[in-house]
Amino acid sequence: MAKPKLLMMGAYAAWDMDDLEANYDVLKYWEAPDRDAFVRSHGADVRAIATRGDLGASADVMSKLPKLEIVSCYGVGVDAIDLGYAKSKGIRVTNTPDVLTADVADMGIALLLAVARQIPRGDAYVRDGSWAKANMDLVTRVSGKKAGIVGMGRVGSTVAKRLAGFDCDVAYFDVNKRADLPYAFVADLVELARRSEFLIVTLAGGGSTKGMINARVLDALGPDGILVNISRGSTVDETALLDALASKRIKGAGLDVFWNEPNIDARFKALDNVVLQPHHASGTVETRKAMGKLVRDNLKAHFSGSALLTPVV
Ligand code: 8YV
Repeated sequence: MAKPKLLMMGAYAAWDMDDLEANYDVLKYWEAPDRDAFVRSHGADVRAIATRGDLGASADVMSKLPKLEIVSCYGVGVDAIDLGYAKSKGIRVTNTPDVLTADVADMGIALLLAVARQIPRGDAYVRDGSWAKANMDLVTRVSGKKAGIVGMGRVGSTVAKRLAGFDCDVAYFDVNKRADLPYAFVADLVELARRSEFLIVTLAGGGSTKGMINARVLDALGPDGILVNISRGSTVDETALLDALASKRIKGAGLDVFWNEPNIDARFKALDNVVLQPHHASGTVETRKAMGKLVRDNLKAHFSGSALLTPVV
């Protein structure tokens, strides 16, 4: 029997590519010089899309694949997939929750420590010989501080657990209070920012959270406050953030995600109060192997008529 045709929106790690190429007729969208023409000439028999959180699947691409049955996403965030369109056409969607939660939460803590304790500057201070001339100036403590988490989902609650280990006083904002968690619920985001010395953003992306971290929230966080974003670039008003960082209306920021990845606003690179990461919170070998396996297992389940492991509802 012919292998099902799979359109891949971007590259996966070699171990996943090998397995996918053994089991599917793989079409590499990202390698096509003219992507529209590529989809038009090869799309008629495509039954599945394998994509990534950052690449998603637009209604435009899906509409050119009349036999599309499933979109399997390497990533938990499905904000770049047009879920409304998929639903209207009965196209199934899967993602990779849980397997990446610990690593993404770890990155939140790493960025917080990196900004507060100025780890990159300390590293440069040792390497460039500055240490021999004078001791580095003093930095900011993390332990025992007031932390605010914006979005108390899987990642948010895992960050909270880690912060509790630092004896932080943790509060959070979300649409609903989580009765199962011991942390203080603050129904007003500006109020949460006002009471917090660190704000860690772990929201889902998409229209409902777009620009939630705006100038008012940043001003409430204040000149001693640190912002960490491990969610999606879209959740933060980047113009307001750049302004607040440049004018020191907040102390600093640790950012894994941006509006325009990977070509981020060049002004970030000129700031000395930010620590930047290349959207890499889930980027460990261990987690990426588990994510790839989950993408492949969902596709396998679909084509063998079994229940999907992690459908997006
Ligand atoms: C990945 C992500 O970096 O899970 C998500 O939503 O954004 C990340 O884990 C991404 O999907 C890999 O390209």
